[in-house]
Amino acid sequence: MKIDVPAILAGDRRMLARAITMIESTRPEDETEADALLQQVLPHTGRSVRIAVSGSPGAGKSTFIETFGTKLIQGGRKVAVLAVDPTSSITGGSILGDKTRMSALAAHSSAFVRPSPSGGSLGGVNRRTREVIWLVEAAGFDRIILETVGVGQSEIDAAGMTDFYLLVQLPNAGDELQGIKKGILEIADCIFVNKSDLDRASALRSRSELESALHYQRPRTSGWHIEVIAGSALSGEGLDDLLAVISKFCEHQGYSNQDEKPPTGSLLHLRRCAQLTDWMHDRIKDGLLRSFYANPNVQSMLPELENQISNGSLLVTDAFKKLFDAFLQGARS
Ligand SMILES: Nc1nc2c(ncn2[C@@H]2O[C@H](COP(=O)(O)OP(=O)(O)OP(=O)(O)O)[C@@H](O)[C@H]2O)c(=O)[nH]1
Ligand SMILES: [Mg+2]
Repeated sequence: MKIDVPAILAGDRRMLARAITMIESTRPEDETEADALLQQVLPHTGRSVRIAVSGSPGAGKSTFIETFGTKLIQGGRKVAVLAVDPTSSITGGSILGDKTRMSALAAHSSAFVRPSPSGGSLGGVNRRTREVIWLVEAAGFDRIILETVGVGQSEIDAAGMTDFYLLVQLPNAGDELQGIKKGILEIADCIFVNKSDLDRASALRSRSELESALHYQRPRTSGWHIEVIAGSALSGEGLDDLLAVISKFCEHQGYSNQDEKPPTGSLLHLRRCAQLTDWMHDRIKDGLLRSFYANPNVQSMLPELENQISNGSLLVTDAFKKLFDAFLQGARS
């Protein structure tokens, strides 16, 4: 597949789509080409605000992204949406349904909407999502929205590749604390209590309950106060407030001029550096794990050692030492 890098940099959407397909491909020959492509686009990445939009199924994430994305475009921004592949989400929705939900945005010349295959992991973040973000940045998109269903690991993954984490939440009067897993409060930078057009009183109640819950919460971004907004993805209420919060957040992170990359040494720059280091360690762990279990020495010893552990004739620590020595020997030869 021939990828024309200057065309991507000039904003050619068909070439961008083709490049993403190649990046997401699992064919070994594509992987080599993908790495070369990433090397070339890397200097052109980073000039954007990367926003994770998370929330339970049906909270209104897609509707929100449609309205909010359109608003960003009206403000002169170029918006790329990397959306969950609904076929793999627990709601079992359909891609078609989601496309119609974001139809105005998808049709806009300043927007790029891409449902990404989740590659076996729930929630739409796959092992290539980070690199897809770089590609859309290189193509000139300066607001990146990553939609993930709020399920376990995908939330953590999404937080590890974005700057600002927005939780879209339903106004479940009374059970805010049960409704939201504690972990998500720990990674959110802002909470949007959605559907306030249906019942304004309960949305406002939710907001104040959340605010008191957050009082005892240490924000993931030190020195940042997690904002709670009551609004509506349908009517657009609360979106101006959200824009103001994001802009305040960027200031807080030392990222006022978003036509450039975050300045070296700014909080946002440091966060992105830490994300890359974390990612490298994840890759190391992945790679080691895979080569450990693929090692012929390990494979031949494993069943017998498992037996011995089960019948109590061998300690787990001793089994580990034997296996690890055998692995190292196998790796050397
Ligand atoms: N009244 C009202 N309805 C809304 C609002 N936002 C979303 N909805 C409706 O809620 C339903 C779910 O919205 P989606 O945007 O698909 O929610 P989602 O979080 O993307 O759902 P999944 O992708 O399935 O996880 C749809 O029927 C929307 O029309 C809102 O602000 N007000
Ligand atoms: Mg959705």
